[in-house]
Amino acid sequence: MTITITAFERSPDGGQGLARDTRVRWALEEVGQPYEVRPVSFRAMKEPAHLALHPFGQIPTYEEGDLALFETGAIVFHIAERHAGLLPDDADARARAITWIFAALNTVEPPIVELVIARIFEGDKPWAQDRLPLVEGRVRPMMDRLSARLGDADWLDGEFSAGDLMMVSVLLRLRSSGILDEYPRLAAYVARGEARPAYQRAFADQLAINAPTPASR
Ligand code: GTB
Repeated sequence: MTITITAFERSPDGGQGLARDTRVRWALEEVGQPYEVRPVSFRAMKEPAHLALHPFGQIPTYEEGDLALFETGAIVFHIAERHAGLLPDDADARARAITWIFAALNTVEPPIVELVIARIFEGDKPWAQDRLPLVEGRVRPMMDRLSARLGDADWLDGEFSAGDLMMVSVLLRLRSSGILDEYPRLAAYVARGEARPAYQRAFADQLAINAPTPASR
């Protein structure tokens, strides 16, 4: 059955791979599932056809036959459940890998998104300089603890899993702030994720539709 995902028609990041379709592409590449991409404009995202797939009018979505999903956590989990390669066979190890998916999305990503908003979308507001240290002060303790937990291991719990895929995807959003580089173990962890052939293919495919063309530069 053909898998179709949606992505920005033109991502505001110009192809840095930060939009959330990249993590879905990466998961599909890890498990060797071909997929098609339907680009959607910001306007189309809020129209009934897309809202029927995604109640909040966002990307990415995932369609496979009669199944339509939204939320990257649910999509990556679904891919990992259906195909070998992203979750361990051992039941306890599997539960721990799933825990890391939730930790990435529920605990680590929210303060990082707050930081992105404070730096990029609200950086010109009069209160931005007061707010930024507060937001950074919520991110750094999280990074301290994550770095301590990772230690010198390659991945968070044994072999690479969907939990690492999600955590690396989330940490990538921190890079432009410079904070990721303050944590050499986490920076190396992210680099290991990015070096995976499946990530490279996912990144290249999203870049192909998002890279600025000479006319748009
Ligand atoms: N919780 C949902 C999930 O995990 O699937 C969140 C989905 C979401 O935030 N989608 C964003 C979206 O559709 C795109 S990924 N936004 C349009 C809208 O809400 O109208 C977030 C994102 C956007 C842009 C960049 N960037 O340019 O760097 C990075 C990440």
